[in-house]
This record gives sequence, structure tokens and C-alpha cells, in this order.
Amino acid sequence: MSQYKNCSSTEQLHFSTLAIHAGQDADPSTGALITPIFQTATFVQDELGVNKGYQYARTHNPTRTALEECLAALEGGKYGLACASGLAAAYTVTNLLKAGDHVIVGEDVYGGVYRLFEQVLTKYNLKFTYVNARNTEEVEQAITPDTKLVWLETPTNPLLRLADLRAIAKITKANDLILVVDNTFATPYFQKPLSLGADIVVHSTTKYLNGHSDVIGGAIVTSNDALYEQLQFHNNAVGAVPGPFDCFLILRGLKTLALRMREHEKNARAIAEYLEGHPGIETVYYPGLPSHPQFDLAKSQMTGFGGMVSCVVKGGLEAAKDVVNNTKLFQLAESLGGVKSLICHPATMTHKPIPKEVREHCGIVDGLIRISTGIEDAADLIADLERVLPRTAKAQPVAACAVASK
Ligand code: P1T
Repeated sequence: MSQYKNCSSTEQLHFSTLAIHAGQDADPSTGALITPIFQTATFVQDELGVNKGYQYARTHNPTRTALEECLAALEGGKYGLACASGLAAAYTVTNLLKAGDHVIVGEDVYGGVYRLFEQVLTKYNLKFTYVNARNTEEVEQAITPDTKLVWLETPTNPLLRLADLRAIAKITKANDLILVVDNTFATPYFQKPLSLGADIVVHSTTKYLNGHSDVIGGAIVTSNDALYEQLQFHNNAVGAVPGPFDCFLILRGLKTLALRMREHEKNARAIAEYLEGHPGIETVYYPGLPSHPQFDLAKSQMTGFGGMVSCVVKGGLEAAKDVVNNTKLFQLAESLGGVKSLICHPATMTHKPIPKEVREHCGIVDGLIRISTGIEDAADLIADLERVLPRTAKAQPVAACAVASK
């Protein structure tokens, strides 16, 4: 259908090459090297029932097709679908379900995904159970006769916890469930969930895939023909699709994904190691640290550990506020995965839609801060943190100080 077919040999090509070539042959009508922005709502038909593969831009648009083919190639999948946002991608996937169906969700997910499930989809009688997906048995024990789908983030937002995808995929296959993995944090550069047994990968392309903090987008990738057919149907029927300019920007971002991820990871590792040795920090969450309880699992299912680091600052909410309000290079903002470093306070920002007791139960405490390391120089980023992190814990409660001084 598309005039932007993958080169037939793309399967043998490496990641960085696919990012630049998959779905992105020169424009056959003009020779344009870079996929043009097809800023059109509709396509003229040659005669009734005869067209050039495109009819109406909600259904397909050549710039979007190029992006979808590239995303599919990078995830090692057969089909890609671009969506208007990460949440639009999540919503489109849940259109596979019907009223009464049950979903098992890894408990530590982006607050907006929790809000979509709990405040929108429960109205349509979909049921959700949240489990500690670090423990594969908990996932298995949550299965009911109505369960249709398992939804996981790995690493999770914001606690960088992992789920054992190979082990969970065995369970979902044995029980005929759809395994969906949100691969936003790892990106396909570091983790390919389809190759580990997942049925569907979703992304907020707003993050690393675009990489420049200037687009909202989402994506779905699968190799399953029947699932793709339904997902594509809903993508068109619901209409939460991205415009061609946004697709162009994400495609542009993808071309440097491999380069950027290597730099993000280098900086994240340096920052995680620095934080681990800092007296003002209680806990550091980074799957690339040997002290991470799932370091071995991380090494077995990921080829790198990504650019996100979270930590708990000693002194709770007040100390965390002091840090996020005072960094200069780390900008205080929601989102992640861009070239510019960001810092955020999940409890009051990205994970605010989750009730306090649910949040705290899974470890999203008031002292937690989340860092999205950009690709600036690591020494400058560490100096920025060094300036604001408390060397002595100021806000220690009196009782805790008394115990410590004994
Ligand atoms: O913002 P949007 O493109 O709709 O993506 C939603 C989403 C889905 N999945 C994960 C893992 C995410 O982190 C997000 C969005 N997250 C943020 C905006 C954030 O700051 O965490």
C-alpha cells in the first residue's frame, strides 16, 4: 500500500541503520531524500475505487506510514501504528477489550495511565488489578476467568523497577492473555519486549524516540496480524492520530536515537553513582547500579539501562522541594527523554493522579525526585546537583536525630 516500503534487506540491518533507513526510501515522486511532510487532509482518487494507496489522512498519511514502518523495524515488529500521544496509544490498546474484561497492571505505572484506567475505563466496566510485577507469581495469582490482558512498564516510571518479561510471557501465553509492555523508558535501543515474548509494545514517543521535548506522540508495535487489524481499525475509528509534522519530527528524532541513548546512559550512570555516594540521599533507583536488586535481570533482558534515575532525598517533602526548586541546568518539568535534563517531583507532578496511600504503598514517597538526564556534559550536571543537595539532612525530625545521636 505504501510507496515508502522498507528496503527488502532491512531485517539484516543494524539498529542505527534502521533508524535512518527503515520506511524512509527517497520520495519516489520527487526524489526528496528526507520523507516530506504530507500536509494534506485527503488524497485525490484516480477514479471511483482507484487510488494511490491513500484516501483520507486520519486513516493513513505517507509521513505517518514512514514513521510507523521505522518504529516497527526498531522494535523488531511487523506493524507500527502512530498515535496522537502515549495515552492515545494506551487507550487504543484497551479498545481490544470489552465490558467485563479484567486487566492485570504492574502497580508502579505513569500516573496518567493509572488515571486512564481508573477514572475513564472503569466507567465502561473494565476491571483493573494492580500487582507488584517484580514478583512474577503475583502476576500469575491475579489471573481470573475474566482476565484478558497484562499491562507492564519495565523499567517502571518512576521507580525503575523491572518485570521479568520472559517469565511473565510464559504465563500470559499459557493463559491466552495479551502481554502489553510500555517500553518508553528503555526504548528499543536497550530493550525489545517483542523478542522477550510480549504481544504488543506501546510508547510515549513524546520521550526518547522523539528526544527533543517538542512533540506529543505515541506508538503501538506488534507482530500479531489479528491484533494489528483490530488496533488499526480502532486507531482510525477513534481518530487519535498524529499530524504529519509531528510524525516528521519524531522520524527526525529517531535518526539519532542510538547516539542519544548512549549519551543519556553514560550521564545517568555517572549521576546514579554520584548520588549513591551522597550523604543527603537515602535511596537511589537505577537498574544499571550493581546495588539495584534486579541488576542481574536488567542485564539479562536489556542491553543498557537508560537515562532515568530516581532517588529519595533525606528530609522528605521539604528537602525534595529544595532540590527541585533550585537546580539550574535540570529544569523543573514533567516529561522525560529529551536532550535537556529535567527534574521532577513525582508525588505532586507526574504521579499526582494516584491516591497518596496507593502511591506510598509502592514507594512513590514525598522525598522521591526523578531525574531525566539529558545529553549535556555529566560534570556540569553533577555540579548542578552538588550545589543543591543537602550535605547535612536539615529537616530531620527531632526523634530521628535523637536516635541517630545515640
Ligand atoms: O504524555 P503522553 O505522550 O500521553 O505519554 C503518556 C505516558 C505513557 N507511558 C509512560 C511510561 C509515560 O512516562 C508517559 C508520560 N509520562 C510523563 C509525562 C512523565 O513525565 O512521566
